[in-house]
Amino acid sequence: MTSFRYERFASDGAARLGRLHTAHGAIDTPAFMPVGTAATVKAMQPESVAATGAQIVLGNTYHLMLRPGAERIDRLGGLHRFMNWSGPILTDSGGFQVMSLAKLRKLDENGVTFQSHHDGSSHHLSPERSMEIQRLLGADITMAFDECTPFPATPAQAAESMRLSMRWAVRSKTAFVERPGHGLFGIVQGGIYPDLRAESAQALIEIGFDGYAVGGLAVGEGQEAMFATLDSTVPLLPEDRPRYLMGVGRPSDIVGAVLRGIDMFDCVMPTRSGRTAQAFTRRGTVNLRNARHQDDPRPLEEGCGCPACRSYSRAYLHHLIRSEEILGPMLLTWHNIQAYQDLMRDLRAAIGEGRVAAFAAEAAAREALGDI
Ligand code: PRF
Ligand code: ZN
Repeated sequence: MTSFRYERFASDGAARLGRLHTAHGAIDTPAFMPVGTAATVKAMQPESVAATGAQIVLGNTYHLMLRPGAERIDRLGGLHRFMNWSGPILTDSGGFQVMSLAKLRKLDENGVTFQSHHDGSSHHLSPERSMEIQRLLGADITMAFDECTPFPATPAQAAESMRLSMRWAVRSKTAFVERPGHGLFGIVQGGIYPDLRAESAQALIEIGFDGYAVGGLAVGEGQEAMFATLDSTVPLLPEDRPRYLMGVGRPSDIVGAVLRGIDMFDCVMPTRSGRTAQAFTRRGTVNLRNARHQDDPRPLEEGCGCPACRSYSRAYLHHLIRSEEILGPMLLTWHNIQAYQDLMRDLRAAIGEGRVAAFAAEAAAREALGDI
């Protein structure tokens, strides 16, 4: 049986090259995890997700508990079998999605009561129930149940919210059932306040987790404040455990966070943008709906190995989007996931060769040039 462990091969400044071993295989880090909220990476078959180089996907407690239900997925053999993804799966714990999606939310010490955004039915999540659902799903990486502190928050509000998350972190750890190859991550909160982030990191380290996530960022504070928070927080986290920045981000956010010692990321950006005609290239974002592409025979991105770029022109992709053909979002999602995985591969190579700062500078300069 594989034990859950993180290996570090190299460091370049604060950036780290490593590998995380789980029950369903290894993840080379820094890693980007495509979001598979409802047991699917939208518009992609799992084989295609794997073909981009992605080694782990993310699932959501909130969505799956409501539909089709965690007990049902368990009876059907777990989430890996249900969605035909044989690699590692990380599941988010639900609180963040409740606060952004559910109706009539009521939060207290025990947890959160809410109404489904589908049919208004009433549900409850607590640290204990979240751990149970993530176990029923079969998550390789389980996230502690937390509250993502809204932005902006006063120091008093951020402190109260963070301390609730720390009490929930204790309960998450107690309720988590240890199994070989399965890990539990704590989530640092504390808003943009360095002293609260330090208190939170210390509390989580005392509880002891298999990995440490930084939550409560990318909620409107801006890149500069996010990087400043990482500058003060990441050095406080144990060097021998993986670090995960939740819900981030654009390519430049990811590069900046890798330079600051983050190992794992997830974001709906590549999949959601793909469905709204926005493509990520090394020259920045491109909107394929724009009429400037209608006669353009060139690929979306020269040198990209994805099917959208290997087999089709910008003119054809533009036509699919304008015609609202399903193949349009499918091809652009594939390209975007490919672009993110290629970025992570290039970052890992640069860290291994001790040139990640130069790589980051080149990537920023290339992106600043813009498309064409
Ligand atoms: N907590 C959890 N999930 C999250 C976040 C968080 O703070 C964020 C913050 N950007 C995204 N997803 N549990
Ligand atoms: Zn491509």
